[in-house]
Amino acid sequence: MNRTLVIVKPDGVERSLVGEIISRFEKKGLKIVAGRLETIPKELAEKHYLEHAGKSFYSELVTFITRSPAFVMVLEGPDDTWKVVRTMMGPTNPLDASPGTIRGDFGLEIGENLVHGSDSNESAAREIEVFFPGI
Ligand code: DAT
Ligand code: MG
Repeated sequence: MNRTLVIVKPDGVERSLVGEIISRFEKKGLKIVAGRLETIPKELAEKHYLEHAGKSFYSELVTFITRSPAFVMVLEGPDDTWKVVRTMMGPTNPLDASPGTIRGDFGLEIGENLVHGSDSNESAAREIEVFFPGI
């Protein structure tokens, strides 16, 4: 089986969309193998978003992801589960996301796009180790 990291970001928790979002992944057939509601510590957020360090939106991104609790989870499914999850999320900017995707159905702002999903098997392995070391 193959695993990926998914985060319902603070905006999704604040808007009480955790159940809606998890439900979509469960109905698709993916299994939750780990999950935790937490206000992500700044050090973990910085590790998680290492690839974006130095970009114009980086400090805003870290402030956003740490502002209130997020629901962090590991989902398990077939090969390239990360891809299944990202298709269901829709593109980064919710304004580009089609109805039927999470960002397309619930988002309007790139900085508040509800959900994170790893973008490759390598990212998934790295990000799972950041949040659930040794799992
Ligand atoms: P994704 O979350 O779709 O993998 P990403 O990894 O490129 O997108 O960026 C991480 C997050 O950073 C993204 O979910 C929202 C924010 N972000 C990306 N590009 C941005 C931009 N141009 N302006 C503001 N925020 C941005
Ligand atoms: Mg990304």
